[in-house]
Amino acid sequence: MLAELDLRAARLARDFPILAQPTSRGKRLAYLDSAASSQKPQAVIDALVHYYTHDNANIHRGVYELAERATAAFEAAREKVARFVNAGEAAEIIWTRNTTEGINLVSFTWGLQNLRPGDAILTTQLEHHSNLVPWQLLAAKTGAELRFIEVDPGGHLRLDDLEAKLRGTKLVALSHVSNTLGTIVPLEIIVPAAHAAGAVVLVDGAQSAPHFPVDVRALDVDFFAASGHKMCGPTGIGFLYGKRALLEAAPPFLTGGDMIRQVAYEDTSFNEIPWKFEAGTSNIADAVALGTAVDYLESVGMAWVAEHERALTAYALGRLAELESRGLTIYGPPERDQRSGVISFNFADIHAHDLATILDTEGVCVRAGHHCTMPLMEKMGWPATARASFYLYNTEQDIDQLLEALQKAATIFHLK
Ligand code: C6P
Repeated sequence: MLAELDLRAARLARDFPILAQPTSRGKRLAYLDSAASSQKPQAVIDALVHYYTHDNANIHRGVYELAERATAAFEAAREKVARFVNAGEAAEIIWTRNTTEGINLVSFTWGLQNLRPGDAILTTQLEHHSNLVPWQLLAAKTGAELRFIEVDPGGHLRLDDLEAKLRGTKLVALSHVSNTLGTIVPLEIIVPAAHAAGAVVLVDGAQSAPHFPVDVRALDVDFFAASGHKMCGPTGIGFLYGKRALLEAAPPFLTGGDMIRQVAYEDTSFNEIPWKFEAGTSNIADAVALGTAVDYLESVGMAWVAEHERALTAYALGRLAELESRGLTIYGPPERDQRSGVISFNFADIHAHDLATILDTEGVCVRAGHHCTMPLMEKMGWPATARASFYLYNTEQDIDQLLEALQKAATIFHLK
């Protein structure tokens, strides 16, 4: 790995106070679980405190200075997110709690309005439950058929029969990056094919927006959902991008205050987008702090984040390969340019949960289990995997600490 990338990552790690905190066993923390949730820089923590200390009031209601300041900060954060993913306008960004809520919003609004018996929803075999269960329910409610793009043993999507699967498809819903395999999904092939077949495309961007530059207009996706907590922002806030025409034509999701224009006892007319989809008091402080997280990521540079993670992933794959002779198996695409900074693996016959527990005693945080992709695990024949995932603050030192901890596990389990 290039030393200057690693040096900058080490400097950036100092922006994240939690990373300086040793574990209760006095070990240095090697946080390798950013695919589950990222850590937060001091600037984001400060933004939350600043909002509650100086600007807190309800939005879109009061005419007093404080309320106007809160409203301005909330809408300014929306503009930052719109710029971050290159949406055409801020009105195309709907605040949600997380990726899951964004996908459900589309399912309950556009989905219920547009799908009929005889239509198909096309998804893939590598989806997180959040981008699978909503479509199972939508198919059951509307009579639409649920189809799958298959995944091969190497973790690639099989696109040979894509055209046939797109026949009759109204919606293609797929991940940008797999949280279990690390596969980067070739949207540049699938999106034009889906549009040519007359389908709308929803992308689950939970594992892409935090890690490399995303341009929703260049990708030409119709909906794009992501979570703030995976991109240096707080929990409880995420966003859904939707093309204006689709959002305008879709009915509201939740109903109540703020999403209305005019209410009578008998009926109601709805607000314009984005507020039509934001019923009740929003998660104002967290939206504002997500705007600060976007400022932070832009100051680091998303192209740099991507380059650093590519280099660190290559370093990690190389180091993990040292243990292959002792029974370590790495999953996901072998092609470096087709995978992100997520590495799932198993070590001989050590259960992934036992492995993660031993790594924890050495200060190394990895996730173990099915990663909310149970059908994929079943298809691959893996009861569980351990998963290391990287972000802008991870360094070679974290990977070396992972390797040392794995060697300790090998000793405990008497591996040759
Ligand atoms: N994956 C992981 O450890 P929420 O919970 O709504 O913020 O994100 C859901 C989600 C949707 N799609 C993908 C591809 C994801 O990876 C996730 C979250 C975490 O892999 C927690 S299960």
